[in-house]
Parts: sequence; C-alpha cells; structure tokens
Amino acid sequence: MTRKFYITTPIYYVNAHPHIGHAYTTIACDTIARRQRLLGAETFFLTGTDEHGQKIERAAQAAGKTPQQYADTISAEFRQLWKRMGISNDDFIRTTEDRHKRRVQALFRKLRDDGYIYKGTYTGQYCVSCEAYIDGAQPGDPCPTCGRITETVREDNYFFKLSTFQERLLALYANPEFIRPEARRNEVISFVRSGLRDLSISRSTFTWGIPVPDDPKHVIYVWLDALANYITAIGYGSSHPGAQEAFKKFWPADVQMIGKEIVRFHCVYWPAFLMAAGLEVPKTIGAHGWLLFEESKMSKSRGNIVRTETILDVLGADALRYFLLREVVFGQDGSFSFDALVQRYNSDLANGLGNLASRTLTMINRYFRGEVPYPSRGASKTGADDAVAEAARKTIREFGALFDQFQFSRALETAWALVAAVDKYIVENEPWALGERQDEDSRSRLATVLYTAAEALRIVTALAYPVMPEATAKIWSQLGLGDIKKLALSELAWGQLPLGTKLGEVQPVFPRADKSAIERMQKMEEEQKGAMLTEAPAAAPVLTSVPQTAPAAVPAVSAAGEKISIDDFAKIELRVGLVKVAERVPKADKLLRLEVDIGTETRQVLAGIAEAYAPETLIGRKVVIVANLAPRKLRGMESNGMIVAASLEDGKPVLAGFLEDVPVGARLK
Ligand code: ME8
Repeated sequence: MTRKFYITTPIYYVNAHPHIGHAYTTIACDTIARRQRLLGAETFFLTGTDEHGQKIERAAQAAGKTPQQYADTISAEFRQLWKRMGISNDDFIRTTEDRHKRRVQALFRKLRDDGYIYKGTYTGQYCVSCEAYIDGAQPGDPCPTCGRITETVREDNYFFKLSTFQERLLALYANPEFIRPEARRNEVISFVRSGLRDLSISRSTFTWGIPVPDDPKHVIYVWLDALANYITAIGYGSSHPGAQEAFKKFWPADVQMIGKEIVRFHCVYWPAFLMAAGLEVPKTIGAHGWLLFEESKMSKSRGNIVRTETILDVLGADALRYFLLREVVFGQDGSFSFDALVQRYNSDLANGLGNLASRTLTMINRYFRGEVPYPSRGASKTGADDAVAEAARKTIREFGALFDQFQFSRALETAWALVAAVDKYIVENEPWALGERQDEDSRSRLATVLYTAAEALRIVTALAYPVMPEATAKIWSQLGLGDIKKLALSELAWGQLPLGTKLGEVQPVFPRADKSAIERMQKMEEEQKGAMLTEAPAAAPVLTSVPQTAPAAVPAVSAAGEKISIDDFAKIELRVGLVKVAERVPKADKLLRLEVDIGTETRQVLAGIAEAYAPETLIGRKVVIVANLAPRKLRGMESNGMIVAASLEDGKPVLAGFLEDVPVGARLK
C-alpha cells in the first residue's frame, strides 16, 4: 500500500504583504513535500490564508476596504507568489471560503455537544496583533510575544475546557517526535505544567468571523477557526463521501511546520481541540526560528521586510530556496542580507554545483561526443575513484537522515562537501591533460574520471532536487536523464548512471552574480518602501515590537517662521484615535496613561494632561495622535505616540478634536 504524507504550513494572515519570512516556512514545507513525493509517498501539501479576526477587520478599516475585499487582495498576492516560486501545494485554503466556515461550525457543534464548551464572561487582556488572550496581564501591559500593548476585553464568551486536558497533553509531550526541536518541547512542557486555564473561544464585540452555530451574536475565536483549516481542507465535517475519504486517508498530519511564536497555539490548544473532537493529533509539529533583517524579526510592523519578488527577479527562486535552507539552522533565528545571499549564491551555486556540472558535461561533450563514457574496471582505476564513490554513498545516507530531522542546513552542507571532493578529484586527475593524449591508458583513465564526476554530479543533483527544483531539473536533463520528477529517490545509489547516455544540451545553470546584483536588489527594495510610504492607510507604519514612545501631550511648535515642504509634513503620521482606557499614573501629577485605538491597533500613550482632564471624561473621546513618533519611556512605562493639543498661555493643554464624526484610524493630511 502506498504510504501517505500530509504536510501543512501555517495559514498566513492577510494583513501583511508576503515577504521572505513567510517564504521561509513555505519553502521548508515545499522541500519536504517534494522529497516525500520522490520517495514514493502519496503527498498532500496544504497552505492558505487566515482571514478572520479583529486584526484583519481593523486593517481593512484603516485601508478603507471591507474585510472581504481586503482579504481577497492579499490572499491573491500569496497565491500568485507561491505559483511564481514553484511551490507545489496541493490545495490553498482561505478561511473565508464556505467549505471552511461550514466545517468549522461542525467542529464547534461537536465540541459543544460533547460537553467541552460552556458560556462565561471573559475579563482580561487581549493582544489583537497575536489574536491571543494574555493570562495574568494587567491593563497597559505589553504582549509578552510581540511587545504591543494589550487591550482590555470584557465580554460574554464561550469557553473551551482546556484545563481538563493538562494531563493528556503532558502525556502527549512524552513522545519526543511531537514537538521539534527539543528546546521548544521543553518550553511547552513547562507552560502546561504551570497550569492551564479554560480558553475563551468566541468574541462578541466585533463581527468579522465565523458565527457561532445557533448564537450568531458571537463569532468563533480566530485561532480555533484558523487551526481547524488543517482538517477542514481535507474534508473534516463534510457529508460528502469523497471528502470523508480524503480526511480518513490524510489525517493525522505527518508534519505541521510553524514559526516559533505560534508554538503554544499549535502544541497546546490544537491537540486539545483535536482530543476533544475525538480526533488524532498530528505526528510532528516542527517549529522554526525567525528570519532577521537588520537585526530584528522581519515583519511588516517593523518595516524591515524584504520582498520575495526582488530576489526572484534578480537571482531566481532556487537561489532563495537554497540560501534560506543552507544559511538558517532550523529551529534557530537566522539573518538575511543581500551580501550573504549573493556570496552564497556565487560560492555554492555558480562556482560549486554549477561549475561542476558545466566542466564535467562540457568535457564529456568534447572528449566523448556527448556520451557518458564507460569507466575502466581494470588497471587504470585508482583509489581516488573509489573514494569518490564511497563519499557519495555516505552522502546519500547522511543527507536523508539529516533532512528527515529538518536539519536542512547540515544536509546541504554534506552534499556540498561531496561537490568539493569531486572538484578536488577533477583538479588532481587533470582530465583536460588526459584528453590531450591519445594513448589507450590515458583514454581509459579519462573515461573513468569523467564518469566518476558525472555520477557524483547526478547524485548531488538528485539530493538537491527538493531544494532547487528548477535548476536540478535542468542539470538532470543535461545529463540526459529526462524528467527528474520520475526519480525513485529511495533507490538512489552509486553506479546507476547509464553508460553511453546521450547528454542533453549543456547550458550554464547558475550564471555568476556580480556586485551590481546586490545594488539592484537593494535599490528595488528602497523604491518599494518609498511606494509603500505613499500608499494610504493600509501600509501605514504600525508599531515596532518595542512600542514607540512619545512625550506627554505638548503641542508641537515649529521654529517660528521657518517654512517646511509638503514632504516634510507628510512625514508626520497624524491619525484619529479613540481613547479606550484613561487612568492616572501613580506619583506623576501631570501624566495620564491612555490606551488609544488607532484603527490598526491600540497604543499606550502617556500624556501630560492630567491637570486639565479627568481620566473618565476622556474615555470614548476621539483625539489626534502622532502615530510615527520615535519611542520613549516615561516613568518606566512605554509611551507610543503623542496626543495633539493646543497649548494655552498658562500652559494648559486643550485636546484637538473634530466637529463631524470621523472614523477611527483616519489619517490627517
Ligand atoms: O501566525 N521569519 O500568520 P503569520 C520566519 N495566521 N518566519 C516568519 C517571519 C520571519 N521573519 N515572519 C512570519 C500566523 N513568519 C497565523 C497562523 S495557523 C493556523 C495561523 C512565519 O502570517 C511565521 O513564523 O503571522 C508563521 O509560521 C508564518 O510565517 C505565518 O505567520
């Protein structure tokens, strides 16, 4: 019977344009899926977009679109990008699709019917950016994951009996395969050991979500909705026999790949939901680290993203795929830079694999009329030939073992050690010198050397296929071997290159990149950033993980008489904010601590207006906030923006406001 293999990426939030951090997760999964297909498994590879929840609703609002319009645009961007990158996903699920919504409701019903859901009231802090309830946090506390200020939520909710799963979850973690790598497993164990509280799984203060069955005033908590994609996409909750069969075949997932910041959702909530629904849990959750750029996590909110398209335009998808998997040690954070990308590309691809392919195949063309020569079995065979064969056998074994442990970087290192060994072998055996001689021994030696090099090239190419599908397919056909997708990887062994094979047309696969490639990519990114800054509210720079801070509310007075240009003014991001929380700051007579909703998020701002305004009079009031002010700390608290006020002669501030109603988050310009 054919073995099945089911692998998933997380589904991507549609509040951000795709960048190479997203591409990293997708590439890792695509590589695993491709390897599994070559190993003969019936593989299903799922990705998609996560489109509900408060964060998306607010982002859409700030962009002046409906959440659906907004989600449609960005979901399409992801889909197109994956296509361009040759991602081989078998399905792309959107959480706003009917098939998903109906099946999530079926899951909710099942959990409720089986007694795992009850109604209660939630009072506590919530991080809209992570869409996470933050246990134990106080008003004004930042989210421990992303650093943004949490919002106070008080609402009637449905609760899931998470607390009853503590022991079963701990028993699950005893299996070391469930969470990889080990460090993440230990974190999860200590989190669960410290005690689990029941989890609120519905929201009632906004509407952008899947309605709770029979109680549509509530929408299902976005993480329950999103996590369920892994089963709804393959047919859970469907009455259609075909879908039921697919679900039976593919569930449980073999690998669910995620980033480290969403481990708790996947390793605690997700298995608990599945256990409650009477379903099996996934076999392995693999958590990778972050891609850093300019020393912090690449993300939209930090404004330090690198677009995948730039790299595809200049170096191609394979270069990016190879770089990310080779450079980043799986599970750890890794830095991206254009310099490192081009350096790696030149050393490992242009001068490494590319050079091995072109010199070996060119010499076979020149000396053997393009047919793979017959190696000698006689006297002209040397220990060096056997050493290459032995190194290749070892590489096949080690590459597979490392790869299956997600140690992509070490696996590629092993394969490229073989490339280096063959290069050395070629240099030492000087086939070009042998080719100049006509005697039989030299001919026979030349045949052996070029056969050995070509066979090693075939093996590296086969191993590297899942990582670089496009380039390896080209080398494969240049070797005269046809379609690389037909390769039976499990049978890969030394000595299978058919003698006498007619080579295909030999062409360079990885042209060398010069310095101008770096400059071109940097320029493309700068131009894109410029374009984004002028793109109205959707792309407004949002919080950094260290929230921006600002002084108390004092009106900005420009140097008298000095004129500024419209461009100078455009640098100041003024937005309409809604005060949600206002309170005095202990031992600071002038300061108020405010939580201000600016459409895309809620900011903590410290304002020096306590002598002019009683906190309770500010709640629900619309104010003007300078949203892109540099961070500052006041009294040990982060202030993240500045409230605009007129300053009267006696120094008393009067808050700026509007006579007409204005939407929260609207930009002043
Ligand atoms: O978390 N480096 O979506 P998301 C590495 N919708 N990986 C990165 C990255 C970076 N700089 N930035 C993002 C969500 N990612 C939820 C998931 S699943 C049921 C719901 C990775 O768009 C991140 O770690 O914020 C995660 O694995 C994926 O992109 C999606 O992130």
